Amino acid sequence: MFKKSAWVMAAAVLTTAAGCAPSEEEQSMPRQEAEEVASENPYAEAAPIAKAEMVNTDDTKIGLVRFFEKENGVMMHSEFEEGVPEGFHGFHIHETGLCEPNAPDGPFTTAGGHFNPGGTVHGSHAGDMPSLFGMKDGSAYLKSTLDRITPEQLMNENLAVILHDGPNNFANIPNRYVQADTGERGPDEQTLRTGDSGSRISCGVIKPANA
Ligand SMILES: [Cu+2]
Repeated sequence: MFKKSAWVMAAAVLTTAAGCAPSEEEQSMPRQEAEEVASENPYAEAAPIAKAEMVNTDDTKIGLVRFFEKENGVMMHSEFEEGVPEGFHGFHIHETGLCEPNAPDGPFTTAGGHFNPGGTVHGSHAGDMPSLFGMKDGSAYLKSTLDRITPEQLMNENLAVILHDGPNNFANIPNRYVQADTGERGPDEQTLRTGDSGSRISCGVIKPANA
C-alpha cells in the first residue's frame, strides 16, 4: 500500500514538472523567431487602405472605421468612443458616399442601399458586415475580416459605412412566419433587401486612407 502511494506521488511530481514549468526550449525562443510568428498573425495590421469618419445625425464625429488589406481580403476595424445606443445594430457598407443628416427621406438615406454589385439578397451583400455591439457607456469596438468586398472597391467606389438604430436579422426569417399583408411565408422584399435594422444613426464616407 505504502509503495503504491509513493509511486503515485512521484508520478504526480513528475507530471507537474513536465506540464507546468516552461521547457528550456520555450524559454529560449529566439527573438527573431518570435517576430516571425507575430508576422504570420492574420490580424496583424499595416497602414489602412481606406477609412470612414463616422458622424451622428447632429453631424458630430462619433467614430472611425478603417479598412486594411490582407492577403485573403480585408480587415475592418471600427471604433466608437461614444454615441452608440446599447445593444446590437445593423452595420453595413452602403452604395453611395453621401452622408446627409438632414436628407428629406430621413437621416443618411442619401447613402442609398447596401453595396450589392452581385445583386444578391441581404446576408450575402458585398457590403454586409457583422453587427456592431454598443456598450452601456455608448462605446463600441468591432474588428472583422471580410472577403466579399475588395480593397479596390473600398478605395474607388465612393461608398459609405452606415450604422442603424436597430438589430439586423440578416433576412433570416424562417418559413414558419407568414407575412400579414400577402400571406406568403418567410421574409418579404424589404427584409431581403435590408435586414430590418431601422433608421440610420451614423454615417461615414469611405475615402482612400491617403486622400
Ligand atoms: Cu445598412
